[in-house]
Amino acid sequence: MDMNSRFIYTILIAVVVFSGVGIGYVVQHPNMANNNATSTAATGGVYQLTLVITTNNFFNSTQDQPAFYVLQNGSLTSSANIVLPANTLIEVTIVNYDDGNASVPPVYQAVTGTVGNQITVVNNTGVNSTQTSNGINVQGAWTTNNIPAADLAHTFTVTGLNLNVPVVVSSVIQFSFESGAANSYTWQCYAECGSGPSGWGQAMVTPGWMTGTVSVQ
Ligand SMILES: [Cu+2]
Repeated sequence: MDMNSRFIYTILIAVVVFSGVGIGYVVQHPNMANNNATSTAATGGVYQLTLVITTNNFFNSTQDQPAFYVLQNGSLTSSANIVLPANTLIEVTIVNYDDGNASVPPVYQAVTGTVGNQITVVNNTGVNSTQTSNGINVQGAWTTNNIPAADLAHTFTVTGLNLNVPVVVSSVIQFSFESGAANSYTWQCYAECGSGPSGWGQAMVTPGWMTGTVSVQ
């Protein structure tokens, strides 16, 4: 192989290697975008918000109560003030670890204010090992505009946006809504999941637990 051929082969190898790096980046990039979808991130006119409902949060060290969190950059952060961009389609995922039912006025069983006035229930994740394979209850995804009272654990309700989303026990819920103009709203869970005889104590009236602010800006 003369020097010219060796030079040309070197150039060709360099082109192939760097092309591979480029292809690798392009292939990897959508995965990175998907990872962002599990946190709160803006992606070209669509804003993705992930809320997580956990149980066994100790309220003033006296009693465990359920709480909404905002999943942001892989961490659970307070839902006391949920900040959203104005005039944007908000794609919401609610991951609900709470397997307990809570009673709710019938009006809050209905889905309102979402795109198509519906939600997608991705799965009922309840698994009961004592029932062997019969207890593995994987239902797949379905869309609905109403949740039976017996299946309802919480709601994510923003009255000022006419938004009401009933949250099924042990489930993942997906929906979209338009954030509209800049404004400040109150969000509230209307399922009686707090303490006390009415179920409206502690978590239900404390920002960052079952109520808070939605700041559209
Ligand atoms: Cu609740």
